[in-house]
Amino acid sequence: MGRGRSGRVTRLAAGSVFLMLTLGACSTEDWNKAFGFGWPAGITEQSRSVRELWTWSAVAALVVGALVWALIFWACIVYRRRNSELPRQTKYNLPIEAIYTVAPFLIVVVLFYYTAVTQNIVTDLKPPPDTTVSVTAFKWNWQFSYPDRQDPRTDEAVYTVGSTTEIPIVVVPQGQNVRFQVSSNDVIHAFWVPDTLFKRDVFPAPTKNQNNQFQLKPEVLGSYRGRCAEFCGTYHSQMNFEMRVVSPSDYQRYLNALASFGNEDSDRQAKALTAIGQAPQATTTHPFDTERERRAPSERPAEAQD
Ligand SMILES: [Cu+2]
Repeated sequence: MGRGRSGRVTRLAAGSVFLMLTLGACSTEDWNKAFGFGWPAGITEQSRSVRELWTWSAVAALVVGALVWALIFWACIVYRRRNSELPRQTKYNLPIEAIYTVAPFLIVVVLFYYTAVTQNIVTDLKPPPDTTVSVTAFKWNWQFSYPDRQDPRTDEAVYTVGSTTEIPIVVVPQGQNVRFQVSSNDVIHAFWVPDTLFKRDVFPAPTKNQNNQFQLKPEVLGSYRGRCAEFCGTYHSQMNFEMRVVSPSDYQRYLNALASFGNEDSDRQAKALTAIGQAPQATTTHPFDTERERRAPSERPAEAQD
């Protein structure tokens, strides 16, 4: 009996060492992924708070999980069946019942508190914006207008808008507070760049809606796919756009280029992007090919043709 137990302990120890060695072989990237617990790395200052909330929530869940596993294994081992005698039956243990009622409540309170704190950080409008972008959503397209710069011909703000063959691209400066003002011309849409870990519904009549503004501080240069995240009709799935994070000086050059080409120039988005050394067309998404002119396949089975 004693020898059998020590054999089990030896096997358990050998297994643990094997696990430690295999897990220890993970690269730094794997460790970062493990610490993020599957959460994608965001590209804005605000997204870091969301990631931290997720990481600590996962840590809390793991602590609770470890406690539950330990209790399960403890009960299995200590109270395993030794003979046919029925063990002592206990019920109505008040202290334990009080603990497992109060403890989950406290966990919910703490999670709620940190969720509210994180939400306040993400939706904070207090830092003065360095620039503003006006986003207008409509079926099924986006218009990005930059009130900081006027088209000298018309004195209206420079803007770009997508077309059937061109994805609309919103250009924002890295490391600056960008204030977004969103509004819709028809139904409810939603502005969503997944890499910012942020999504905001876009309503018609934004003056009645206090939440039509938010701020993002992009930190990582690059191109990021944007989507409409509120089902808005037939071509909702094609209502993509792209966000380009460029240096602050390139951002100013982009606005200057837009102003020099003017809002009447239908190629201004591609030409202004080329002027600052950026790819003229979207690189993360493309206009959806509906292939509606294509004929129905003739090789379909006979019964399906009726
Ligand atoms: Cu939409």
